[in-house]
Amino acid sequence: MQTTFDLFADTESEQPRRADQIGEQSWVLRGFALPQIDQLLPALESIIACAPLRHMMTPGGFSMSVATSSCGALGWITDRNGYRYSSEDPVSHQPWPAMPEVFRELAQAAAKRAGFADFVPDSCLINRYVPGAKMSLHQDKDENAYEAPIVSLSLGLPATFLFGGFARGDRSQKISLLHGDMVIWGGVDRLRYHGILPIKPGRHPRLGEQRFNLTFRTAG
Ligand code: MD3
Ligand code: FE
Repeated sequence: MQTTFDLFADTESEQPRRADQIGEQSWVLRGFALPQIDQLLPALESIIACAPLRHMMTPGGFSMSVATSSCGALGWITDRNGYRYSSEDPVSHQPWPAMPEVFRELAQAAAKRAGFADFVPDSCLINRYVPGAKMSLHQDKDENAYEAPIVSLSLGLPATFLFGGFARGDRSQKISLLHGDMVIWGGVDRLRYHGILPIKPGRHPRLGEQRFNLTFRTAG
């Protein structure tokens, strides 16, 4: 794993932002979202007030341990008919809440830092994990454009994510993700297997006993 340091400390946080390269075109930006956190958390709250978190059903008939919602033009859904993107919330039959400006700008800034200058997300999937919740190893293949990267933001309790290879059985690296960290992966790394180990019990000072992960995608 290669580590680089920004020469220019962020004016708001004083801290140099650390960027860890985890793949040829994949990066973890430690604490990248912290300067915007006071705008991000209320925006997240108002989205889940409009489109409440729910445990969706996998095509195989299992309820996901992660609760999900979305904002933006398209939201990722799953039910007995499969995984796909939909322009409406299947619970309310309303369009998903709009993607807040602060979300889009943060995702674009992170993408740019990782070498994806013209990322335009049309979907933000919100995953909420409570202790014990996990996401098994999978690939993200439901988007129309694999040219676009995916950008993720972690909030709340820490998680261990598995960054795998191109076949399910390939070895994976374990990477810890903390509140405010962002991960960007695209290009040759876009179809890597990845997952989240069961969240350990704990309490985050800002978010309590939960972890949120937001993934920004070009889905349509
Ligand atoms: C992709 N979410 O919603 S995002 C998902 O933390 C999803 O909720 C996870 O996977 C979560 O589809 C992980 C961060 C991530 C990290 C490494 C990856 C995604 C990755 C490596 C390759 C591909
Ligand atoms: Fe995924």
